[in-house]
Amino acid sequence: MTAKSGTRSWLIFTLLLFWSAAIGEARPPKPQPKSPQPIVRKEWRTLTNPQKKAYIKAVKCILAKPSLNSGEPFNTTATGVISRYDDLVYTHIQQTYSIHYVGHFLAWHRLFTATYERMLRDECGYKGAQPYWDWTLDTPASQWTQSPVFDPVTGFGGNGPYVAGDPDSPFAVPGRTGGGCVQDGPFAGINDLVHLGPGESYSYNPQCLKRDFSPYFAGRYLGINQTLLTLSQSDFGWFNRFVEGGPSFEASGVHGGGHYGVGGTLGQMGDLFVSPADPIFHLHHANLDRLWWSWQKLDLAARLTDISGPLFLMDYSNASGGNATLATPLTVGVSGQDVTVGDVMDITRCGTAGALCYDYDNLYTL
Ligand SMILES: [Cu+2]
Repeated sequence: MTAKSGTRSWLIFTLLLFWSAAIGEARPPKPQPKSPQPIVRKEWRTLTNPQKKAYIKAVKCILAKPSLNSGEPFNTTATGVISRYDDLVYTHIQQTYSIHYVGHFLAWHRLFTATYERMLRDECGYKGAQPYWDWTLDTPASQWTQSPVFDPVTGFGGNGPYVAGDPDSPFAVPGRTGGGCVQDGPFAGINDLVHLGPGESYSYNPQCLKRDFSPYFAGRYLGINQTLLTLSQSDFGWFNRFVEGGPSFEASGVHGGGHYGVGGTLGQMGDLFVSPADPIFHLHHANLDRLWWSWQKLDLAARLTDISGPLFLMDYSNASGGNATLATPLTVGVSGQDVTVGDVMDITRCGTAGALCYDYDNLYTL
C-alpha cells in the first residue's frame, strides 16, 4: 500500500463513520423530550420536617428578594412595595374590588397562588409544590389552636396576644381571641415583616404579622359539613357563592372561615386587601383551589368550561355588567404573564405558555 492510497482509505473510513453517525445506525435511540409532569401539592401536616423547613426557607427568601415593581411607570406613592413578596400583596390590594365577589374569584386566586409557587421554585430554589391546609382537620373549634399549621417549630406560629376592641363594632369578628403580633414561629419578632396596608394603603408602613384567632368562627365555617355542602352544588355559580359567602360575617363561606378564623378583626388575614401578607394565605387558598378542583373533577368534561358569576363586585343581578367567561382576563402584575380564565381551568394542563402544571395528592369527595 502506497502512502497515497493509505490516506485515501483513511478518508473513506472517516466518511463512512460520519455517514453511519448521521443516519444514527448502531446508536441507541435519542430519548424523547419528556412533557412536564404536574407537581403534586400535599397537606401541610403530611410534609416531613425537612420539607416544611425548606418551604419556610423559600418564603423567607421571597420576603427578602427585591421588588420587580421599580422605576417608571411604577406608582411612586407605592413606597411600601419593597420585596418580591410585596409585589404579590400589592397586586392583590390593587385589584381587591375586581377579584372578590365575582365569577372569576377562584380563577384569579388559583393563578395568584400558582404564581407564588412558581416564584418560590424559580427564584428561591424550592423543590416542592405549594402545600395546602385542609382546615376541616382542625375543626371543631376546640381543636383549632392545636393545628399543626400554627406549630411554633414546624409551622407558621400561632395567635397574637389579646387586644381589646369594641365588641359592638361592625368589624368585630365573633369569637376573636387575639389581635397582637404573633408570639412564636418563623415570623415572630419581626417588626417590619409587613410593609403594606392596612386596607388599601400602599405607602411604607412597617408592621409585625398579627393574628386574631376566632376558633368559634373557624369551627362554624370550616367544618367538613360546610365543605361538603359547598362541594355538592350543581353549577359553578352556586358553588362559587358557597365558597365566598356574603359580605357579612354571618353569611361567610369557607373562604371567610379561613380568613376570619386566623385573622379575626386585627390580623392581616382578616383584611380583604392585605391578607396575602400572612404566608398562611397561600395554604388557605391552595385548599380553596383544591376544593374547586375536587368540584371540577366530579364532572370534569363539563366543569372544565363551567364559569359564571358577575364581572363586577357582588353584581349578582348583572345590573352593572355581564358575567365572567373563559375569555375574562386575569393579571398578577409584574409577577407573571397575563392570561384568561380559560387558561387556568385545568390545573394539570402543563406545557403551553401560561398553563398551570400541578395536581393534588387527594381530593374531597361526596
Ligand atoms: Cu383575595
